[in-house]
Amino acid sequence: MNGTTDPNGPMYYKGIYHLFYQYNPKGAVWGNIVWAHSISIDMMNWIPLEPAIYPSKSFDINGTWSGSATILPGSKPVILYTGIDGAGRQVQNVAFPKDLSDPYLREWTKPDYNPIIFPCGVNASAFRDPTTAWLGPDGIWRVTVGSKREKRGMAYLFRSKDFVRWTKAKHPLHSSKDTGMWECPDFFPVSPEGRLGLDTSARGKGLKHVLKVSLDLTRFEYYTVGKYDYAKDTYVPDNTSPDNSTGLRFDYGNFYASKTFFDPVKHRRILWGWSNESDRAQNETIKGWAGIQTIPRVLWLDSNQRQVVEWPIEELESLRTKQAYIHDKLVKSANYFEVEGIQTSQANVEVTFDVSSLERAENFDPAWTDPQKLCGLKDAEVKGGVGPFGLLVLASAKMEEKTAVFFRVFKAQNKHVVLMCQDPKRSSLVPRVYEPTFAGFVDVDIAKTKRISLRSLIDNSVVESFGAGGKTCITSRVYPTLAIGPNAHLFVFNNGLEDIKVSELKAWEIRTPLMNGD
Ligand code: DQQ
Repeated sequence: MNGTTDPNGPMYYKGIYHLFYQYNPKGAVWGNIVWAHSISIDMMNWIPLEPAIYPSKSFDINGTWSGSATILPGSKPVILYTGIDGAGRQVQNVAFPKDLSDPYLREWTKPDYNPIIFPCGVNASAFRDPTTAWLGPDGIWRVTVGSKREKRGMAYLFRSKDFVRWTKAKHPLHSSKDTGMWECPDFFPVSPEGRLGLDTSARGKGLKHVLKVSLDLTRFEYYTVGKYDYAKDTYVPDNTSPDNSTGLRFDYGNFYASKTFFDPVKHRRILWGWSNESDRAQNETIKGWAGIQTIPRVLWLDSNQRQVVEWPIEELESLRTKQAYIHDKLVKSANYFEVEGIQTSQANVEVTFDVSSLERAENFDPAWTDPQKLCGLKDAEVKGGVGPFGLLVLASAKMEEKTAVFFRVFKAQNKHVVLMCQDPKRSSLVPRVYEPTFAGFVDVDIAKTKRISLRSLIDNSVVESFGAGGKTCITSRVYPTLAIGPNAHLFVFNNGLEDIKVSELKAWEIRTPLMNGD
């Protein structure tokens, strides 16, 4: 029985990808937190090792909480993490591999000079989750730690020459009013064009930065794209999206405490996120586990430079088996069809919808600023003009159970607004505690493209969807009772007045990778 939450310290070392994660070895609820450790050569098949970091010293005796890895010059990994000390204070500690010649990095040493950062003048119960550190042009390391000052979310900045002695900078890297505690901040550079990722310490003209925070208040994350001033050590968002809980999200669904790392092998920045259960806690105890890590995603800056784009890492393709293929199929108004020939309880579906006319798009009310509320109002069963169209995944044969993933196009003044929703309201015959419809707007010019793509990764109790090539991503947890194993069906539907064409649909069965010491 066990429970996992935040991904911690992802990194690549000597041919191996490492993922650590907050983990309760004694139960499927949060508690007794250690840094569990798994290794992989492809980030799909995983081998669990012994926990790497666990409470043992005065500076972490009450908990080993989240943190990040940094690769020091000479390819030496180091971990910064939050310890809960004997007095219950949140302090920042450092840990080093015991044996650098072991590519598995099985054992970690916590020097006695810890803690290296103490909550001086900072709320000691709101001071945690150090980021990956980065090196400034002056040869000095920087790291940020999440915090709050009253209701203001804070990313405190610390500097060090040797990674051992750290001093608090006069000004935080960034802060934002009324956002509450900033958990698990993540701060990294992105290239202004192309998909290649950058090392966290990369510098250069024209680079942008991304600052992501996880909000304890809402249990959602948001990020901004902005400019990092290396000389002043401040981050200023570009102001192209709100710098608060209404801002952009890596994922508009059940996705929290996320963290990226730079993969030096394929030169990509990879995003990990934790997806919590939405089930009743007693069911977690029965099934013996709770919480999952989502499929790793490559993340880059969109060519519009206003948002990031995410796409499942290509290694996922190695798990594809049997394929179904459909092309140029019309889905008439108020119609649907089934995708047959493969099992879809574990599947990867990629579909492109052609939208030939936007004439009948519903009018957009400018008061609809909250996509989630709008999807609650206009779910998949509410007929529209252009859309709702999309997929019904993990559906039972007679559709008593189904999770709808869909788009709806609206006509606003001088533009069209595209809404993407993932609606689990009818996902299970057994009512759940928490079944929110998740949604995000999709920043595309559909009048120009006349088409939109959708990719969904379906895995028994998880649906991860990527709209418009990964511009809007939504993860949900669902618990069907009929639509399981070979009884899970996949449909394409159109509940709008306008006909839609599936120009291409590819769907693959996905085989189960190695996990949990299989
Ligand atoms: N989980 C960790 C904290 C972090 C929170 C504790 C976020 O370090 O702030 O398990 O989910």
